[in-house]
Amino acid sequence: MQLYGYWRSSASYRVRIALHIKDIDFDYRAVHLVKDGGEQKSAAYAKLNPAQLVPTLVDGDLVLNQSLAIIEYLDSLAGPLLVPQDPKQAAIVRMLAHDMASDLQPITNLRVLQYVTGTLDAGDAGRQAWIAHWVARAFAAFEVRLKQYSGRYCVGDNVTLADICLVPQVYNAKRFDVDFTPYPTLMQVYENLQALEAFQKAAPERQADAV
Ligand SMILES: N[C@@H](CCC(=O)N[C@@H](CS)C(=O)NCC(=O)O)C(=O)O
Repeated sequence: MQLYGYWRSSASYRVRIALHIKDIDFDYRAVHLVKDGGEQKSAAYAKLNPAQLVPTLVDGDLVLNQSLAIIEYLDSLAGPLLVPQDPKQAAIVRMLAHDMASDLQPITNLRVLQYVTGTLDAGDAGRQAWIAHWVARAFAAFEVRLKQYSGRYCVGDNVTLADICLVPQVYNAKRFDVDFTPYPTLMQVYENLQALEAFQKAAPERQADAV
């Protein structure tokens, strides 16, 4: 299996966590999102992933983008299960995963931030205000959900897809000096996850392309 990703990409980070939880061997192929305007936009990479985003997972003749689809594919190959079998628990896990991966991450993605700072001329202060605003809204709602559903992790005491989606968004928010004091439950779950080997191995700074 080959994973095309970037060390700081939150969606790549999700897939790395899942691969390590499942102990699946993979070759990591770095795609630099910034150098020379972004390698994700090169013709060679666009052939693999027409969306020009990372990650992309290649498993033989199967080529997948969309980290959640990739993780659900990995979940079908090897244990432990990241989406529980119980339908209600599974729906809760997917709901929390989408709160992070579908509602928060896309509006703080690189190309959106580049549009905000560049095309809309909002500059660095505008970018900071944009991130602070959207992260605060998403984390405040997530904190309420976690008070209801969390145990050691987002949903009870087993690691799930929700945890995999949470950690990279906290990592990103830390880069932008977000104030975490209003989210004690979220931060406790985050700390609990940081103690796990799979999450440590997947950390951005531990990747070969980290600078
Ligand atoms: N929904 C996609 C999101 C992919 C995505 O937004 N990737 C970002 C990095 S986290 C990217 O490649 N950004 C490059 C760009 O914006 O040009 C997934 O979950 O895989």
